[in-house]
Amino acid sequence: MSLAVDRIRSLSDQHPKPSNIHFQYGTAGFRTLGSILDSVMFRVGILAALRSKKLDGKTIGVMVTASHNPEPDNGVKLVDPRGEMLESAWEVHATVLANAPTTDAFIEALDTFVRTLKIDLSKPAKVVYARDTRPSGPALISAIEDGINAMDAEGRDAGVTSTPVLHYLVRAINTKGTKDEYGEDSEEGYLRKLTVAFKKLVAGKPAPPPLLIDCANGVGAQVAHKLAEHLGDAVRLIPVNTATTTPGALNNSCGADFVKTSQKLPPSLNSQLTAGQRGCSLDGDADRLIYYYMDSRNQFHMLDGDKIAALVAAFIVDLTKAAGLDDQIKVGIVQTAYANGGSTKYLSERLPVKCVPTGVKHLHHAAEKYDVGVYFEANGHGTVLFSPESLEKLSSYEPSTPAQSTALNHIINLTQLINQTVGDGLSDMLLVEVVLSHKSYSGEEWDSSYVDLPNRLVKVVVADRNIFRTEDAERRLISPPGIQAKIDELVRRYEGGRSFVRPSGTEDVVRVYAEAMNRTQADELAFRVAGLIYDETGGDPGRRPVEFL
Ligand code: G16
Repeated sequence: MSLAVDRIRSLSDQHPKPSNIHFQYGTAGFRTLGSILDSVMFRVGILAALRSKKLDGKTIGVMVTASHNPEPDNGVKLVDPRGEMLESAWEVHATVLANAPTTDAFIEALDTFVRTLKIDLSKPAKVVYARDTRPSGPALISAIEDGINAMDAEGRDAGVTSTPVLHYLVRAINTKGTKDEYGEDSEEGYLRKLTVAFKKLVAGKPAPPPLLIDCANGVGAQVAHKLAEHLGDAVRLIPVNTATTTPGALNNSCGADFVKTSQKLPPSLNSQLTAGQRGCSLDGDADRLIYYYMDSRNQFHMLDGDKIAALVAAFIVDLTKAAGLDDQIKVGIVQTAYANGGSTKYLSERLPVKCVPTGVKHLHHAAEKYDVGVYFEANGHGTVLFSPESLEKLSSYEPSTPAQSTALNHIINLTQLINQTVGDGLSDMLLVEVVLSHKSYSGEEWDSSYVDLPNRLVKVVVADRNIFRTEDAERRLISPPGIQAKIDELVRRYEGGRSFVRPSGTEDVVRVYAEAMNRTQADELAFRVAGLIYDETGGDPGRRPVEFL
């Protein structure tokens, strides 16, 4: 069987690639202005169908979102059958196919691709796709549908939903009717699975105080509202920043990325969060979570991905001990270079900690190597993975005391509550609430585990971010040559100083992170390193050079 070249050609002609634009499958798929992504979407539809054929007809996911990016941006990423990110080797194929300049070149590239990878075109192909609330979404989805139709594949439209729900759906569809069945393959099934587990975990505990959720004016608002209905009195959720149809509102001065990078409460929550109360922020597609609270003096305190990892890992360690399983099930942590030095010190004194490059796919793979892998990026993107062997042990283990039995049941319920396919803001939020409820912790008590070192994140606009290459899990620059030595020289001047530079995979900028013993010094170090990068690489004269967030 060969490619239906005529059908592909006529549909491809309706989705021409814009000239002079190079697309790249980056940290989280293709991501750029929504207005130039039409051809990419069509080709991704085809690629998803081919990936499905290659994997013997397993369902592949396609999510249209630009997550934390501004509203005019959009993006697309592919989801592999177990709900995880696309296999890295295919990222390269995706980039090649997206950049074929004409329909003829695209068909030729497709043909080569199918032959090189020995894809059996007679196999069935199934694709499930969804989008967030961005205005450019519907047109981009229709381009994906053209790609799916060009391959005569079976498409399932999951509508407007969050990224974690789409990842959940992919795994649920592919495990349906097997012994590893992940859950009912619908958004309702997802909500039910999470809330049933949550209610079991907090049974008999006093209801936590109402929780404000900043939904970034994105798709999380819709899912959070439904989740609130399912939860009822178990915990009262108060979704705010839910204006999903107000132009320009998405991620604007709200959401997890705003809170993390500006280290401030979204202004819209100023009068809503009262002393002692805690709240949290999702990002535009609800796969990140940042917590915070106001102390008794009305001071804002942020509890980011590092703090979530510390809280959750300690809880799981305690439960494995209480269940008598601590010698059989070991917990490990995965972080990136953005993890606060305070957190890395605190965690590595207690548990194995691994540092990997930015991007969920890197963290996910590293976490799979532990019995229980807790991975979180400081930006609030993360989850907990239980290895198949650990799940097996949990189901066959026979506790010898009632206390062990209770702890075992808690761990089993956690495996249901946690979305193990990808970081999930809402599932993580319920997880945090479970731990706080079991420990009777306030935000302040949670925060007291370790002190964050003052830090600053800066974006630098450069002429070409692709000249930046890193090593040592992005902690050192190897290109352009000579710059790392100058960064080292600057860092040496600051007590407790640390700084690194890496190109973003989701925005056309280079990111600079710095930390030091006090706020002024962290700001100064970040600014100096950013200035160095701008000066040494020529910057981009047409644009604002350095953006302090
Ligand atoms: C994506 C990735 C994250 C990454 C973030 C920023 O998040 O999934 O792993 O930390 O981009 O990446 P970069 O610094 O390369 O721009 P999201 O929430 O935008 O999908």
